[in-house]
Amino acid sequence: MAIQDIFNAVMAFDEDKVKQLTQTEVAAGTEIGAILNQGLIGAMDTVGERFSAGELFVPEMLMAAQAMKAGLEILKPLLSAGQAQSRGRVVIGTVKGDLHDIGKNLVAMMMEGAGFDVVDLGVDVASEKFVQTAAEKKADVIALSALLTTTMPAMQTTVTAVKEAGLASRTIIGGAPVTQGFADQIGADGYSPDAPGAVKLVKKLMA
Ligand code: B12
Repeated sequence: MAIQDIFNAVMAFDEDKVKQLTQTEVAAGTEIGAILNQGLIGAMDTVGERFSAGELFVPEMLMAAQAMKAGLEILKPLLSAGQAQSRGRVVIGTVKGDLHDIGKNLVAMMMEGAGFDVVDLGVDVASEKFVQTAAEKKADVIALSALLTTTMPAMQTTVTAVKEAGLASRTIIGGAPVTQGFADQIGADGYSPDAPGAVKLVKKLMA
């Protein structure tokens, strides 16, 4: 079964094969939503579960996410043409003063893989930029990443700015030094220690 082959190729971290199989499926007229949900997202769900169970680690998760992205690039123009519905819009970035982006990229990729429309603002993002973009894009969730203890206060500034702007967007935070306690302290709507958890968290917040 061809969609199962796409699933298997993501699990095998085979970027070229995912690309080629996705192209073949699209050309054959297979429903885009099925390729996305059963092939690409299905595989990333399994990767996320195996990561949580300690059976896969960050490098494997990155390779799977990269392979998934190769398929997603082919589906993206078709998805925006309205053939499959986005689960919601997420604006993500690493906060001001912080240049670490590996974890943030992983979270963004997993969210895309889970069917969310992701706007990635990159690194060193000022609170004003988060607020402005979230307002423009009518973001459901604003996701903030920080890897430095010295940039964690920028999360507080951003969460406060989002509230003061009166946006409906929920804020979630993460990154190695960040904790649930810190999220509670600054009034963020959620925290997750890893990328699969971030996807679950956003799904929960939007349910
Ligand atoms: C790679 C790295 C770098 C690279 C970054 C490259 C890049 N493109 O990202 C470079 C070399 C540029 C770098 C620079 C610096 N670094 Co550095 N870096 C690291 C290192 C080794 C790995 C970070 C990483 O990518 N981890 C892998 C990813 C996958 O994990 P993660 O980011 O934690 O993400 C996961 C979760 O946290 C979560 N997550 C992440 N973001 C989000 C967001 C949301 C919303 C959610 C829900 C979840 C979530 O999901 C991810 C996946 O599961 C860490 C050490 C470490 N082991 O953490 C130090 C580390 C973070 N760096 C450190 C420091 C000090 C620096 C520098 C100041 C060094 C210097 N003197 O110049 C500069 C700072 C530059 C700056 N202004 O940002 C310190 C921070 C200390 C502290 N407590 O503040 C660390 C901890 C190293 C150490 N032990 O001292 N660094």
